[in-house]
Amino acid sequence: MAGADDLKVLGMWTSPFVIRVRIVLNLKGLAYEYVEEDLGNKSALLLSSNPVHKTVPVLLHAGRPVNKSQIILQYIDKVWAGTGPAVLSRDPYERVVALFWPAG
Ligand SMILES: N[C@@H](CCC(=O)N[C@@H](CS)C(=O)NCC(=O)O)C(=O)O
Repeated sequence: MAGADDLKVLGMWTSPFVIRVRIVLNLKGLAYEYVEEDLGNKSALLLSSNPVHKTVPVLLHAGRPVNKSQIILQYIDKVWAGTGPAVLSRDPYERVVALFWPAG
């Protein structure tokens, strides 16, 4: 049974999208479980967590999936606003620029 702060990342070690999420979790000092996916043989957890795109990264927060690295970053920034450094600028324009450039 997942606790309120239970965090799990479904990833693949060479993925820049996954690395982006892991850097942010580490910057924030948030503990998480990392689960390496075989993208040639995706796990049932990945397929049920991200049934539309079936991609990594997926962040599971207390068992609830959040998909797509840009959306995950925004989620982490909001939920753990009081923990560690801010990840995204408070300025709306700077935020969209920061989210646009690394988008895939
Ligand atoms: N825009 C997505 C891109 C995610 C993505 O393309 N992930 C790749 C790994 S780098 C993936 O899971 N590929 C598996 C597939 O497309 O089946 C994000 O930012 O999360």
